[in-house]
Amino acid sequence: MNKTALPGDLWIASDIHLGAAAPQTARAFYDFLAHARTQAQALILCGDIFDAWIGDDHALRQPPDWLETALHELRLTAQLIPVWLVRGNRDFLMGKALANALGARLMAAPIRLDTDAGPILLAHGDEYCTDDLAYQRFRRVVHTPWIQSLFLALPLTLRRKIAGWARNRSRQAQQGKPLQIMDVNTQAVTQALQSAGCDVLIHGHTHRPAVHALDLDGRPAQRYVLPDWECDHAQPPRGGWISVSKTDGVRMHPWPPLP
Ligand code: LP5
Ligand code: MN
Repeated sequence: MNKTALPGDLWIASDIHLGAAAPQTARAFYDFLAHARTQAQALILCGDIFDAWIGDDHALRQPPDWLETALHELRLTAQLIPVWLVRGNRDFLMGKALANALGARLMAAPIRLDTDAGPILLAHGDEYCTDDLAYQRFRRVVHTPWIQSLFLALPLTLRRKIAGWARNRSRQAQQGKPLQIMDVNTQAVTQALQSAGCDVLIHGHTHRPAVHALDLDGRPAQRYVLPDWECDHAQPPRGGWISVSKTDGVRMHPWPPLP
């Protein structure tokens, strides 16, 4: 199990899905980053920061306007506080070159964070969706190193097409899946918490923000689920984050903040 000590006030967000088609979501997120820069002591972006990531070279060579803005905002943030990037199921190809260019660091999750609020297991969440067999098959394939190298060697136009196709297939596939299959498996979560020696799990991915009470062989535990960000196609717009601090423990917050 990966682990690291992370003291101080942490802010955690995930599933922002930045992309050309989500300008309002991006604006809300940049507003959040501006607050994080001055109020947090570290920021963890817990996967699916981008709607699809097709290789660091795409960002670093000739980024489209929306991506250039995203990189600029992330860089500004990383100049003031440590920014950690966790790979999600759509941006699992984020690499060291991106992190270096931003002044950020990659975090290999699942990871045990030793925080001021105690030990916390952090993960994107897709790894615990073990009932979604079709997804787990897809995941194994796209996490295979030679397949990733092959994909990254393709011209950008082709990579973009494949990513668009995969996103469409994913949307179609989900229409035929029962909701329960697309949630985390309780046994997978329980085992992960036990092997990490944690009573708290924070994850994203499912877009079902909540705090779930769990029982770890008689010991109470909690599973915090981060919300996704959607301010372009949802009414009311939604987004949110989790803070971890000594004084307040683990807390969920909507974004924009409630008046
Ligand atoms: O992402 P979301 O929330 O819509 O759904 C996820 C699962 N889907 C995915 C697929 C991603 O959305 C696609 C990301 C594209 C990234 C760009 C790189 C592309 C290629 C890289 C090759 C190295 O993660 C979805 C889950 C859902 O969460 C809930 O947990 O159900 O799983 C699926 O939909 C999987 C399908 O059941 C089967 C997969 C169809 C896609 C086939 C494309 C194959 C491309 C392979 C290229 C080598
Ligand atoms: Mn996800």
